[in-house]
Amino acid sequence: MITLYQHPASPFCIAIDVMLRYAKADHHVVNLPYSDRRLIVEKSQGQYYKIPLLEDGDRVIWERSDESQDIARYVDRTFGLDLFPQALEGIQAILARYIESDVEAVGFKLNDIYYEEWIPDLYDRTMMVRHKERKFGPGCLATWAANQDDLQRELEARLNPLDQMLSQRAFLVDERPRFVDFDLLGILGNYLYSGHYHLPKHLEHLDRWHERMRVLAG
Ligand SMILES: N[C@@H](CCC(=O)N[C@@H](CS)C(=O)NCC(=O)O)C(=O)O
Repeated sequence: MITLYQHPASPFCIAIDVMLRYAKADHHVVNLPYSDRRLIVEKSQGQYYKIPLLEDGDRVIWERSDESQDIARYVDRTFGLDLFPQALEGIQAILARYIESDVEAVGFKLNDIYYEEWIPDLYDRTMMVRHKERKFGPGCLATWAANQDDLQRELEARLNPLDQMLSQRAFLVDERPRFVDFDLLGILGNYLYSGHYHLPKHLEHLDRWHERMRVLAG
């Protein structure tokens, strides 16, 4: 039995959960409080504190570097999903960087604006503010809220090249889903998590791809 330790708002966790559902894996999801990494630290014997972390019997898998995709590759190998074909390694590595840095950097801020709604526990929520302010400075959440319209425009601009790619084929780099499709679905899942947004209608190819991916995820 595979267990995914995660938070449901985390883009990287959403990608792995959807991948497991696409694989029709008999997996179990453990949702952790946003700021409580005790289980991650214990499972990794103090070597990791981020989410997601995957446990498969006595094997525990986590990311060894920022661009490693160790968990996705493990799921891919275990279920024979063919998400990382050799011929697409280069383009997927480049595209994943764009998705996980440029797109994610704006998408998470738009979702974080509504953190009080999606982190109900007072302690957990305040620790989230601490975590964000240590990284982005005091008052960052209020600044993002004040700049919401600009952030939204910026997100759409960064999604535009992906929409253009999707006007040429059913999925980002192929006629079937590959790793980067799950990667992007996770980032968009995080952006949409608060329930306050929907995908811009004018990005129609992205919109149709999103629907296809949701069907595949079951
Ligand atoms: N490259 C890693 C990144 C994982 C990651 O950055 N997770 C975030 C949550 S979305 C995290 O745990 N950050 C550290 C923290 O919250 O303390 C992956 O793909 O899994």
